[in-house]
Amino acid sequence: MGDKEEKSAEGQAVLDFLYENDEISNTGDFASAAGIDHELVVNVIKSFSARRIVDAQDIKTEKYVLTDEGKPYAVDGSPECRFFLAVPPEGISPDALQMDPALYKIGRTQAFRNKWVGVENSLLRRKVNCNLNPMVHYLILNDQSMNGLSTIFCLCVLKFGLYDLYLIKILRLSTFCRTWKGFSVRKGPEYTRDHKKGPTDITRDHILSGEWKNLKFNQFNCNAQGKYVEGGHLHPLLKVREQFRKIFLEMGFEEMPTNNYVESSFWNFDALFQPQQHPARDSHDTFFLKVPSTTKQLPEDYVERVKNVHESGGYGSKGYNYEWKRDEAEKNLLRTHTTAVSSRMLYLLAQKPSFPKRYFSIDRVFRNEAVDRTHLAEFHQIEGVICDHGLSLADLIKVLKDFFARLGMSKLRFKPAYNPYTSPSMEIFSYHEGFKKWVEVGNSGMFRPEMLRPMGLPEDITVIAWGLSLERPTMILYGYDNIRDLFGHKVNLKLIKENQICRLGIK
Ligand code: FB9
Repeated sequence: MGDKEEKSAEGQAVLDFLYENDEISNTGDFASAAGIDHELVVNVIKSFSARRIVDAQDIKTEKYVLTDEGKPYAVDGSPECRFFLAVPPEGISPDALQMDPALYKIGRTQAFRNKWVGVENSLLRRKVNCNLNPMVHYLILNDQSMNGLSTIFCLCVLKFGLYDLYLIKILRLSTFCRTWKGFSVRKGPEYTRDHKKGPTDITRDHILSGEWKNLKFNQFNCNAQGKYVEGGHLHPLLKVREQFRKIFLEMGFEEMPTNNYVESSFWNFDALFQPQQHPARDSHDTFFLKVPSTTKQLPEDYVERVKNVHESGGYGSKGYNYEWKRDEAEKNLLRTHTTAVSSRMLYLLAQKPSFPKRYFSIDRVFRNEAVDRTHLAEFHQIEGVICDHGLSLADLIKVLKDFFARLGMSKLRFKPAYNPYTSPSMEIFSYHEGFKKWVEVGNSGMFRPEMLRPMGLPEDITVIAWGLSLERPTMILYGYDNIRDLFGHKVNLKLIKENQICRLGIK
């Protein structure tokens, strides 16, 4: 009695039922009536309809069921309901109130927020006259059909004049919608009462015995889903990164080597004329390395010039007038921006001048920042740098318009901003048709002479640059509203695997 046989048991049950009746109106009821697991019935219906033995129509119903959080609510009411009920009509002093301590805090906060309870001369008093009892709450919560919500809502307003949208929220909190899928089934053109799983392959015996003549072979089910072949999947971030790379390459930029997450404070900060007491340089914002804690090799002559410009200026600048410390500059860190790579490349360019030069970088940067919906301790920075004779702010605005236009962002606004290493600096805003608002899409500026001249770049050489993140555009393109769903250990791999290609710049 192999597996093949068992499977046909539920198959036979379906065929027998259809032999007696026109249709199986709902496979769920059929399965529970026949005492068969609905999953098995669904599988046999799928294979029967593939061989046109039956015609099956999808049935889908949604049912709201209580979440684990909702279950206790349905029994004893929500924390705020219990807090409300624990306050007798004549009022009670807070420390005399009897209530499950685990629910006290949330119950108290919610009941106060709903203005159900208040304090009058240090007594907790009810602020609404209603004799709500758990039963009512139970009734409300047990109205499984969500579409009864509105009536519940009206009911409460009428009956208790209490609830506003709050009720909907609590029901949304404590229930979730379970979707049930089944079929209604009728006989198909190939229906027969005694289904015999036809042989799928012709065998040597069939041919030798001539039996093949009266055998009914199964149709090849050409719509059968092939076996899912697991393959590699590009993470959405990498797909969007490719699109940005393509745009930069089309604009004649060359990619900077960014394969060093560990950088020295010198190239990450000092070379960018960022003073050593700048807040971004303390461990609250920057990940400093324990081992190796300091860098050994720095270009001595250049370091001397950086020291001087920080301490006493030059090149038209009065500097920061503080005592610049070598050991501060030698501290190793996880780079906080790919602008650290730009400083290295511009220094190398100063050693072997050839202009104009257009560089870009797209890689990880690390900032010891509070993690929230749009910020993680690391993100991918995108940076564009153009180094040439006599570039002006107008050139920066022109290239920004060209760059963002290729991203589908044609309406740009610029807001003066401040960066220690650029002056003037501008924040870039783009009008997002979907959000119907101006979105900050990056930052930009002209690298300061205090950064460029000590490198050895001639006076008339100016450098315009801009930066943005890779995560923000990817979140917007793929509709992620929380960066933790896109990047990091909480990522839902299924989403990553099934994500479609989102084209930048496509309206
Ligand atoms: O990416 C950002 N916003 C953005 C970009 C594109 C986008 O596309 C959508 C498809 C339509 C949407 C949004 N921002 C920069 C702006 C904000 O998100 C900002 O709050 C967060 N910023 C990050 C830094 O956060 C601490 C984004 C990141 C950023 C900011 C500045 C730079 C780089 C990355 C820079 C620079 C710079 C300046 C001058 C010279 C050289 C580099």
